[in-house]
Order: sequence, then C-alpha cells, then structure tokens
Amino acid sequence: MQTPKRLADYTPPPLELRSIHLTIRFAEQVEVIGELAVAPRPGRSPDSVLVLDAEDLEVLEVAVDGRVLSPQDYRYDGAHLEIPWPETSVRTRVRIDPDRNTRLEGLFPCGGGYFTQCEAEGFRRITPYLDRPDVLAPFEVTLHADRQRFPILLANGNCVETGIEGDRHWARWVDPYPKPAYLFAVVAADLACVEDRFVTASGREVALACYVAHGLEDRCGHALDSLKAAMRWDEENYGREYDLDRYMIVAVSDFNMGAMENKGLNIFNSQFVLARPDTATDDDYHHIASVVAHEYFHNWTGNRITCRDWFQLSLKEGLTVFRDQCFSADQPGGAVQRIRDVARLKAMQFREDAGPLAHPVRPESYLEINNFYTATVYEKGAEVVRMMANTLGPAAFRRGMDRYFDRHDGQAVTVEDFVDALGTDSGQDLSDFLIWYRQAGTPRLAVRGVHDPANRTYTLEFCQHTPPTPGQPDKQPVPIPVRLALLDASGEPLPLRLSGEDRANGHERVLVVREATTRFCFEDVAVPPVPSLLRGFSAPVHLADDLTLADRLHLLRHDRDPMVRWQAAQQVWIAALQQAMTSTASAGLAPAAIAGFASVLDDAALDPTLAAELLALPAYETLLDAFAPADPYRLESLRQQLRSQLARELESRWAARYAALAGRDDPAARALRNRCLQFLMADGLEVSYRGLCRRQFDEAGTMTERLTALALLVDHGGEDAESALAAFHERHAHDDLVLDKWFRIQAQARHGAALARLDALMAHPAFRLTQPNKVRAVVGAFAHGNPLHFHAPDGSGYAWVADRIAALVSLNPQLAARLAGVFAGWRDLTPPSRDLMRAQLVRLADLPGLPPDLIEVLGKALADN
Ligand code: B3K
Ligand code: ZN
Repeated sequence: MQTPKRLADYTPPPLELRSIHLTIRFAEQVEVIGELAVAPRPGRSPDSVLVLDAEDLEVLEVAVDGRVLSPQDYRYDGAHLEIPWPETSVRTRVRIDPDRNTRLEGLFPCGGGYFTQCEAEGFRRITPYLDRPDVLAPFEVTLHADRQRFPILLANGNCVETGIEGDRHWARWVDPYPKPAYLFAVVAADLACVEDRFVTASGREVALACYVAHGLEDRCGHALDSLKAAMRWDEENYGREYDLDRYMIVAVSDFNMGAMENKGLNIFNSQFVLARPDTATDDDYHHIASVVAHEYFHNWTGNRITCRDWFQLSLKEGLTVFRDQCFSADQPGGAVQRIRDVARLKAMQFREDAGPLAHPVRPESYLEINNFYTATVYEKGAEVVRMMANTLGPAAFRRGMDRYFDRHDGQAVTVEDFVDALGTDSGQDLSDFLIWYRQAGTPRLAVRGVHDPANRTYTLEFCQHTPPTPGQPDKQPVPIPVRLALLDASGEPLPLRLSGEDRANGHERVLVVREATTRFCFEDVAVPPVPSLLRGFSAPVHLADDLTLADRLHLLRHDRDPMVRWQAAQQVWIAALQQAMTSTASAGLAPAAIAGFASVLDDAALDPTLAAELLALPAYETLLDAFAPADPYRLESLRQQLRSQLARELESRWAARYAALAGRDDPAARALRNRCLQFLMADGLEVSYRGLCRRQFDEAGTMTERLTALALLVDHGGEDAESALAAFHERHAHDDLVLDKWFRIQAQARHGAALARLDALMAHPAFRLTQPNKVRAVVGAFAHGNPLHFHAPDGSGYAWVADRIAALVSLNPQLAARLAGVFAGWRDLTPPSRDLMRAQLVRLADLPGLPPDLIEVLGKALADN
C-alpha cells in the first residue's frame, strides 16, 4: 500500500546536479545512457547511499565516480535505484521498451515515431534521476536513430551538431537553461515541418517550427499565428521575451492532455494545433490560440521560474491560466472570454469543490500527482491570481510580476514566494489570499440589500460561509473582492458614497468582504437601487442574492457589465427550474422573463457573440451543482422543456434573426445564428425546422455551421440524421481529428438506443482504446454530455462507462482515473441513481491490482466524510 506524499514533509534534494548528458539510441531496442555531474549541497553531509527515481527500466550498467559497479553494489526494485554515494559523477545505461508504453508517460510510440511526456514523473521512466522539480540542471542530449525511419530528431534547446553514420544519423541538442526533468522532451519521427520566424522586441530572430504528420502542413497556420501573437503579447504585457533561438511545436495524435510546455519543444495533442475552416470550428480556433499561448507563457511562468514541489503546481498552472485568459480576452472575439471562463469554472470547478474530490488550490497530500491537474489547481488557481491582480491594480500588478521574475529567475519556488513578490513593491500585504490556496470549497456569499428611505441609505449585508470539505471541517473567512455598482430605475449606475466618506467616489467600487458578516452602507440613495454585484466575476464564490425576477431582468437589459448580465440570465433559468422542480403543475418561464430574452434577441446593437451567450441555458453540470441532490433525469428533462418553451414563445423571432444573419460570414454571426438554430430545433418545434437544419448542414461553408447542424439533427435521429452522418463520415473518413467530432456527436445524442450506438462506435475501425482523444470523444462525451442516457434510470449508462474504465485501468491509468471522476458526484443524485452510481464505484474499487491513480480517486469518492 502506497503512502501519501505530504507538503509538510518537504526536504531539499540530497545533492546538486551540475549537468546531465543523455544519449538515446533508437534501434530494435531503445538504450539510454545518463551521465550526471553531481556536487555536494552546501551544508549537507554525504549519505551512504543515493536513491534515484527509476521506473520500469532494465538496468544494464551503473558507474559511480568513474567506477563501474558490480550488480551487488547497487539495488534496483523497479521504482528506485540505490547506489553508493557519488562524489562527482553517476553514469547509468538502461534499456527501455517504449513500444509497450500505452500509458503515454515517459517515451511512447505514436504513428511510427517516438515522443515523450515527462510531467509530472515520466522522466524516471527514461533514465535514473532525481526526478523532482527542485532539481534543475542544464541538459545536453544526443539522439541516434535510423535516418529513414526517424529523419527528425529533436530535443530541448538549440541543435549544436549533427552527423551521419551509414544509414543512421545523430543530433546533439543543448539547452543552456537549467531545468527540472519534467520539462525534458525528445522526438524521433518522420514528420513534416512548417517554418516561420519571429523577431523579438530586442531584435533577436527566433526560428519557429511546427511539426505535423505529412499532408497536414496546411493546417498549422493558425497555431503559428497564435504563437506569434502570444510572443508579442508577453513582451507587451509582461516585458518577457523568448530566450532560445528556436521554438518548436510538435503535434501528436495520442496524448493524455492538451499540450506540454517542454522547454523550446512543446508537444501538443494535434487537436490543439491543426485547423482549417473546413475541419475546425470557431471554438476549435479559439482553443488552439489559448492552448498555444498557455504553453508559450509557461516559458516564464513555469520554466524559468518553476515549482519547488508538486504541491505548488498552481504556482505555474493557475498563474499561466490567468495569463492565457487575459491574452484570449485581448484577441478578436475576446469580449465574451470572461463569460466562457466563468461558465467553465462554474460547471467544472464548483462541482469539484463541492464533492469528495475537493482539494485546496495547493493540495496538502497526494498519492498520485497526476490526479491533481484539476479545475481547482488550474481554474480556481487562476481566479486567485486574478483577485490579487485586481486588488493591486494593473500598474502595481505589473511591478509585482517584474519583482517575481527578477527575484526568482532560475529558481524552484513556492506560492508564498509568489504572493510575497507580488505585493512587495506596492507595500501591499496580500498574505490573506494565501487562505484561498489552503482552503478547499466554494465560499457562499449571501447578500441582502436594505433601503432606508428616511435616511436615504442603502446597506448591503454580506455573509460568507464555506461549507466543510473532506479533511477540512472548519473554514476561515477569506477575502472576497466584490466589484459592484448600484443601478437606478433607468439602469444608470449611481455615484457611490460610503458612510464616512465626504463625497462620492466613482460609479463602480471594489469592496472586500473579509469577515463572516460585513456591511457596507451607501449614502444619498433616494430610491431602492438594483445592485450589480460581482462584476467581472470578481471572486470565485456562489452568490446568493435576494433579487427579484424584475431586478434580474433589469440587470439583463441595462447592466454595462456583460458578466452581470450573463449571471442574471442564468439565474432567470435557474429560478424557473427551481419552480418546475418543486411544483407538480406545469411551471415555466414567466412572461416577463420571455420578454427579457426577446429584448436580447431583438437588440440589433448588441454584439452577436454576447447575445449568443446571454441566450444560453445553464450547463447541465451547473444545474446539478445548484439543485443537488436531484433526480438527474428529471433535471435534464425539465431543462429541455424550458428550452422548448422559450423556443416556441419566440419562434418567429428566432427564425427571423437566423435569416437576417445569413449574409454574414464571421464568428460572431455564426455564434448567434447557431444559437437561433438550436432553439428552432428544440423538442416540439424541430419537425418544422429539420429542413432548415439539413440545409445548413448541406450548404455550410465552415465546420462551425456544419457541425452544429449535424449535432442538432443527430440529437433527434431519423433519416435526415442518418444520411447527414453518413455524408459527414464519407467526407472526413480519412481525417482522424474530424472523425472525433463525428464520434462525439453520436455519443451525446439523445435519440435512440444510446448504448448500442456506443458499442457500434467502439467497433468502428478508427476507434482505439489506446488513443485518449477517441476515448474522450466516446466515453467522456457520453458520461459528461448525455445526461439522459448516462443517468438512465436502470443504471445501464453507469455500468457501460464503468466497463470501459475497467478496460482502461492497465492500459492508461491516468485516463482511467480521470474518467472515473464522473462517478464522484453520486451524492448529488437522488435514489436510485445515487445507489446505482455508487455501485459502479464499488465495483471498480474491487478490481485487483489497481494503480495508485485509481486507488486515490475511487477511495476518495467512496469515503464517508
Ligand atoms: N503542464 C502540462 C500538463 C501536464 C499534465 C501531467 N499529467 C500542460 C499544461 O498545463 O500546460
Ligand atoms: Zn499549464
């Protein structure tokens, strides 16, 4: 039984690594020679033995300080290599078997080539090493391989030498920047290369290269453009330039995650590189830009300054997500970026924070660190950085970041180091925000507004409370910055004067709620205003306000803050659902609510992208979070009924707006047009609009239009759907990435016998259980995006997913553990769903030989807290 690792047990590395030279020979078998130059750590006396991380290697030879050891002089147990204490050097020669590597950690095969993934602990599967992020060293890497099979040989840094020996060749790469092993990468493959260049602010030329499978060269343009935009943005906004002569992006089809920020040699899931208007949707374009930027931004936040230990993961991830979110908000179409980020936070992170897998942004213990690349570490972590950035204001935040880079460049540091550096120059103590890093759970912020006509005051009373989470029964208050305004009857913000101030100070303020109960009293408020709260979603909290439907519609119509408008719209839906859930009579959207949505749809001056967001129903996951424990089947059915109601009531308007946007060919118009089509295809109305939908499918000029139409057709089934699916398949049969969309749409469709369809998808020749994108497109899409069938009242959906997870456990534990997380929410359901879901967890937990990834997730999901 493995014991958890704990933040409290941190000790510095036993010695210093001066450099590493790695030689990898790709032949029938792969041999790796690791040469480490070591030095004592000042102030630490030598031990008798040194323990190196070394997983699943065949150890062929070990030499210490130049002396080759006989096998009795070292010990290897498959996980650690114990050797006599070295004075100056260690040399190991090992054999590895990448062809059997379906876990996609360490060195793995894909499409005839070899690639690596070392974060978090994959490097130990390549060579014995001190595989921990606080051990930094300059790397030199020499790769030898067959010229024909592996014409491309890449590693981090700059290529300094190459050579040819018969039908083999070699390349030597040097990365001068000391780095932890998790940022190591190599590639040996036969790939096409698309080149570009970037001139940095100081005039240095950087060669950019995008490596993809042959034939896909025309799909790299957007990734390269995004890269250049990100490079410029980091110079302009953070004063950070790129530091090597070469920046490479390599696309692979089999990858556990989105992408990896290896120094100078990013490896990407091809999903986040390849795009052409006929193969990728507007959303795909958007995600590519954001992932490319994210990995690029890591060069400073993560690579130049890295984490002391894996508990500090959010130091690089939360900060880098914050940076990529700001970048995306600055790009064309960025006006709704914040809304999309918050929608995602609410759907994923809030649920995580409310369930058995809840953990602080900086976890305190783990069994398997791969289980902590979570929405909490990433997205909530980004929210915490955002709160501190907003508290400081742009100029002081920039000074704080400059201080951070200055003070810690080349180091492996902690969250405390970051928070301290941020506040130093402006003299602001941000240490209160450390509670956000320590404490799990989403705070509930209840607010009540009281107007006193006699004294012309308006008091906002805030009460915060964070519910208990596993291992943390009692919570402290956290600082909650609330950006707010008070709107008058015409929607204009009032001047804000707090009691004790001698004059009004702006029309929007940020007030920080620090105590369990905090009151703010505003003067000169003649009539009750409508409070516009948490503008820009200024803190990651559940806001429980006492607004009426009329107040919310007032905000939806008039607020200048798009975020508040969106939150108001979401609340209107949630309130209607609340009513429908509790009453037996047919409840629905009130006429005023329908009029409110109509006014959004009719507002020709409104950015169509924003209109599309304001007209979106809350995500199913968000609803589950709001209504737990709930009958998932009923919840989704009611959600569909409300959609149908708004569809019917505004039918002619949806149709008119749809038609009016027909002449436009831009992402904003497509977003709203697709939203209109979605309502026109709601249950009850779709019979009349199938033809229109099919026409959109047939005549689409972009994947965005084609895919939305296909999804809506397939959701309802029938002949049109089948023939559209066949046409789509025929058109894209040889395009692996586009086929994923075809799989996904069918996995999410409500119509028909879902499980039979899923089985058929898995039998499709393009489906492989060893390709995570396919598994996510079928199993993941079904579990997360098909509530009616996944939560089928007989439990068959749960059993089907659990069977697939069981099949994945030994192939790819990381992916299996991630998928198993979908069952963690069993307590949010009412019986019998809750018991049926729990039964699948128990079944999985009983499987023999479970890896730590699964032991941790299943154990937590089942624990009584
Ligand atoms: N740092 C990687 C994620 C690694 C996940 C390891 N299980 C990608 C990113 O966040 O940029
Ligand atoms: Zn990242």
